[in-house]
Amino acid sequence: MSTKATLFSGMAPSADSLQIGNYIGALQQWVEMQDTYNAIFCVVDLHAITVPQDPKTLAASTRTTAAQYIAAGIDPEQSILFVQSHVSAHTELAWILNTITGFGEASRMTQFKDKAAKQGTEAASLGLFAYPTLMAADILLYDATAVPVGDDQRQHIELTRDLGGRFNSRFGETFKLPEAVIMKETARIYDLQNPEAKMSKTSVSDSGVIWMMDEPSKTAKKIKSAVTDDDREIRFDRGAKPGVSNLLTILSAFTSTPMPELEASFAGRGYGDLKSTVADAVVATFEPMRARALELLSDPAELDRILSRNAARAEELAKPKLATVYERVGLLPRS
Ligand code: ATP
Ligand code: LTN
Repeated sequence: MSTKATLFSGMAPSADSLQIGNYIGALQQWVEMQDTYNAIFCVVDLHAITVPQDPKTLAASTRTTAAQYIAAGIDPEQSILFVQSHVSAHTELAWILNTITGFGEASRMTQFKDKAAKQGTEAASLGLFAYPTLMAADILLYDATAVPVGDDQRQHIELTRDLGGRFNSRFGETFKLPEAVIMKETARIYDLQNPEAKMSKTSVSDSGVIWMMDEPSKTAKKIKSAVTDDDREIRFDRGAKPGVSNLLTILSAFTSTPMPELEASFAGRGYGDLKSTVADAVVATFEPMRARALELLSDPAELDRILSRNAARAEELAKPKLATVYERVGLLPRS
């Protein structure tokens, strides 16, 4: 048995590509952490359908997301990389967790409130309401203690700890409690056209989103058209200069350069210069990843075999844990 701690994380295949915020906020850390942990990376397709999905594109988005994990450097032989709906223990544990989750505490989840408000609260589904208990099941099933996510997910990890602790005290010690591994607030990426709003896969405007699967020329063009401001100084100040600060954050993440050093190197230079430097850095990283993802997608049967093998590896870990949970809860074993 390896003595490494377990890491679990995932992203929803809610679009036909990941965007740069997913990379900086999550994927980049995953790749760095996969050697230190027993790492499990999931494409959370059941989370994707908590808002209305297009059945014609979901399977393709699921494959593309998995291909992008691999293209960014996740090794599916070393780490476990699988699709959530392939391992039924996730929804089975989520149901058990639903039964110990308060209506009130679920109602306080800010992601639910935001996503429900987007579609009109009356139209929000029970699935969207239960999103956090499915996420808790993802993590608790594997006794994952490290969960690298962007800071918008902090509240869900707290809930996961509460539910794991509650289950342990009611039914006996069963789950390890996870910690969020969160990048600094400065690592949050904003929409290029509206730098007050978080960039996301389901953003309304395409021109404000840098997709990892965009053609390099398109990426460069979007960065060069990013909204900045009227003065000319290049410094990090989210309040006064959200557009410039966003570009600096991206550059800092792609070149591993601390912010003060970046600011100093841009003293006396113009916004055009900053934008070209950012565009070059992003394209240099994303172009080979895009090529690798396209190559993987050109052989979907092989990609599906990788995902199937990895689902079996995940299931082997998840099944005994679910059996313990069923027994502790008092369900009659099937003989
Ligand atoms: P959706 O629009 O479907 O909610 P999203 O692009 O906002 O998608 P998620 O799938 O919710 O992203 O998140 C996947 C991971 O990427 C999470 O760890 C999240 O914190 C991180 N993330 C998403 N957007 C950003 C962003 N703009 N900046 C930093 N991290 C981000
Ligand atoms: N809600 C997460 C995606 C997610 C996840 C998880 C992340 C689903 N299950 C388990 C970490 C661990 C998000 O990033 N939006």
